Amino acid sequence: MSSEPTQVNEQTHFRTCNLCEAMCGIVIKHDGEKVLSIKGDKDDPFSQGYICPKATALQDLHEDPDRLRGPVERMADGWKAISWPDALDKVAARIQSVQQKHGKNAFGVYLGNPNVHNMGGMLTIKQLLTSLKTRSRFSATSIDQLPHHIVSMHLFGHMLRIPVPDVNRTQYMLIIGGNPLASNGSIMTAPNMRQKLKDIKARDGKVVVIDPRRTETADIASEHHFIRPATDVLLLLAMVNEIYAQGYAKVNSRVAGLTPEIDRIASFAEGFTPESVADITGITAAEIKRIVKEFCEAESSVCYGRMGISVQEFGLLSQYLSMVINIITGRLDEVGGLMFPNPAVDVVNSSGPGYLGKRHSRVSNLPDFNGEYPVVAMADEMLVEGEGQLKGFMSVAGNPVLSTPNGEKLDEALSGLEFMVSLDYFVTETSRHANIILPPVSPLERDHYDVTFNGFAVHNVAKYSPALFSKTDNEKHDWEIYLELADRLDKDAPEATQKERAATKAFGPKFLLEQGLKYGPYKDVTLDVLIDNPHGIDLGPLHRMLPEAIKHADKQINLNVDFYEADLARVKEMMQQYDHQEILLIGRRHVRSNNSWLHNSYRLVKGKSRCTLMLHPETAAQHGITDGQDVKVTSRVGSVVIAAEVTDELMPGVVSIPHGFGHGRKGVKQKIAQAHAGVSVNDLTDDTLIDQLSGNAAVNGVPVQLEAIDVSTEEALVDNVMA
Ligand SMILES: Nc1nc2c(c(=O)[nH]1)N[C@H]1C(S)=C(S)[C@@H](COP(=O)(O)OP(=O)(O)OC[C@H]3O[C@@H](n4cnc5c(=O)[nH]c(N)nc54)[C@H](O)[C@@H]3O)O[C@H]1N2
Ligand SMILES: Nc1nc2c(c(=O)[nH]1)N[C@H]1C(S)=C(S)[C@@H](COP(=O)(O)OP(=O)(O)OC[C@H]3O[C@@H](n4cnc5c(=O)[nH]c(N)nc54)[C@H](O)[C@@H]3O)O[C@H]1N2
Ligand code: SF4
Ligand SMILES: [Mo]
Repeated sequence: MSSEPTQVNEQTHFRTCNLCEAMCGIVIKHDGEKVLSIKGDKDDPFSQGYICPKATALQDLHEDPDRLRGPVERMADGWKAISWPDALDKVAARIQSVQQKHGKNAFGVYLGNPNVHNMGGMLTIKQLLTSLKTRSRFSATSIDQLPHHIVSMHLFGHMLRIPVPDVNRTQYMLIIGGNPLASNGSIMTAPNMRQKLKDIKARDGKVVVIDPRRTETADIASEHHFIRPATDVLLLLAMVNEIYAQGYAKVNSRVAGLTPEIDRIASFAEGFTPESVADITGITAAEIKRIVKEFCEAESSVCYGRMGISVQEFGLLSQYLSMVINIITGRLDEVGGLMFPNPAVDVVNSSGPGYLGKRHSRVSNLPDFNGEYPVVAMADEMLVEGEGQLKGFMSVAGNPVLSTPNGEKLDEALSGLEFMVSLDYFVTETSRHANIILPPVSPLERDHYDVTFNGFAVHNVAKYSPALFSKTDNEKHDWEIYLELADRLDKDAPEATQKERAATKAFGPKFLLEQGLKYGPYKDVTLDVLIDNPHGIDLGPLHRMLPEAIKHADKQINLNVDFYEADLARVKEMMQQYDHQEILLIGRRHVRSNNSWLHNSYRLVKGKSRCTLMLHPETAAQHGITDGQDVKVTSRVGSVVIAAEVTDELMPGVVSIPHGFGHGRKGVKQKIAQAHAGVSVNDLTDDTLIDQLSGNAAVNGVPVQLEAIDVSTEEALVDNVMA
């Protein structure tokens, strides 16, 4: 039987990929509701055609048969579809019932990372949070960028006033614990970092990477130095010490006048000489001195630290010192240094400055930040009985069973709750514990403007993307779910709140975006202008922003020296007790991963397994481990069995496992991810190992033991099972 060739009616849509922080422009060719291709948009002034392999996952996610298209309820015999009105009524009633029985704070909420990449979500989440009336709030922030927020709150008066490296113009970039070639950059929105770093070298500049692993970024850098995990604080202190010792300290005159405590920094790192830290860090005194000299003598330079220095035992002090180094070498607010973005929608003006330690978590007594307790406190709050124990829980765009330390413990804690609801696309390791899952629309069905990441962009731009596909009647946006729950939970809200909710519902979050643009710094950037410029508009390179950028009333940079100096006692204690023999576990990202949630895209997981234990040949030999062999890795909290990948990419004494795997848990419904299950590194990371100053989790530098699994034992085990 012959059939007529079907006519393809190709249409073109431009948008911003919202999967990571890089904000790449993409061109989507489609025929009606069918995606034909996703490519980089050469006319996007910011990304100029660059994309990474994940962009195509937007199609996979949209078409994924495992993605929930409507609410589901967990019954004795499995998940059953339920209508939106029934689901929302039930969720609201069950939340209220938990709160009536056990108190408002007995219901907890966790916000995951994708919420920040979602325009409607970002602009309306406060409505949901207010209506929940609970102080038991948590988010992925405390296993991520929390130190950045605290440093910016202290110094510049607002948690979101975070300066970023001026990568496009710097002559020397020191990258400590960041791997932008895999992550595509973080707290530094900068598409195509490979090109940007190559450009630095091409203009006779230098890129220096400090990392326990010779990463993809280290591979293209001018030089790379291994460092023992979680000892960066010593390197940074020695750098501060050396900057003064070599007479390089020169705060630029504009900034000097704004920093009353600057003179105290001269003695901050007293005693932390390069010689005194060389042994523990693994970087020689001569190398530290040379790095300082070259950093200070470069025409411009910037010190940038990311996950590797944030999510470890000295996260906050390390980020502080990184900032201090930029200040005392005159690199803050200067071209090629650390500069403040000037986004068209400036969330700094519409949100509170943040606060640390107003309250403390009930069980572990850890400080809250901006109304959120650290994620490491979450499981205990559910498991430990007493007044205020969590009995109900909402997870919004998060998968904390795989993404937070001691995931097994949280897994168990979630299974004991009276009621749980998840807002998620999938039945995941976390949402499988929910009684009801409320799934939002796919990214291609929503408008997008990067409310968050324009604030961290290395060049000022603005771009609005309308939805490509319209949602079906049985789908809801995240913001619609938030508002409809808020309506049900908080019927007596003040009139102003009710009005804002009604207006947002009537006009969509686009209306809030329009307001944000109106009060932003560019009077001629309106929503209409953005609609007329589908590739985005260029608002120019970063420019000097001090003193206007400072949000403290006195317009001064508050170095808060006493607060940070007090943490040096902990550093000295670490030095005294340092165990050089300990095997330390660190994390790893791959360009085709996205935390725990893109493993259901076949294009992204195919090929060799990426969930391996990387370790150096010497470390492998010491433990009798050969390449490919299964290894039992054990920490204080648990153990996993994982195949070894022996490579000299890792520093001896350090092992690395990527996070986001562990899809083998019973009840997960993501077929491709399950077939590439891997193990969860967060079954090893420890909820008691934290940065005590900030409450941030410490997933880098976790002590572990290694045990090669004897092939014959393994075969015997298999034989036993088969028999
Ligand atoms: N050991 C270790 N652990 C880590 C890290 C590490 O480096 N090492 N990194 C940490 C970091 S930086 C982060 S940010 C966290 C991430 O931690 P989480 O945010 O808890 O986890 P994700 O894996 O991002 O899971 C996001 C979930 O949201 C769903 N989702 C995606 N988009 C949307 C949406 O638009 N709406 C809704 N409602 N749901 C959506 C996905 O299906 C997925 O289940 O992990 C942290 N955990
Ligand atoms: N492809 C991909 N991209 C992503 C994500 C993803 O999962 N996959 N996640 C996104 C998210 S949520 C975030 S927050 C960003 C994170 O962005 P990055 O911080 O750039 O990402 P990582 O790859 O975690 O880089 C951390 C680096 O620190 C090193 N490291 C570990 N411990 C230490 C230490 O003690 N000292 C030093 N100096 N280095 C150390 C690790 O080896 C690693 O190279 O990436 C985002 N982009
Ligand atoms: S780098 Fe990030 S924003 Fe760019 S295409 Fe990849 S996932 Fe999307
Ligand atoms: Mo993150």
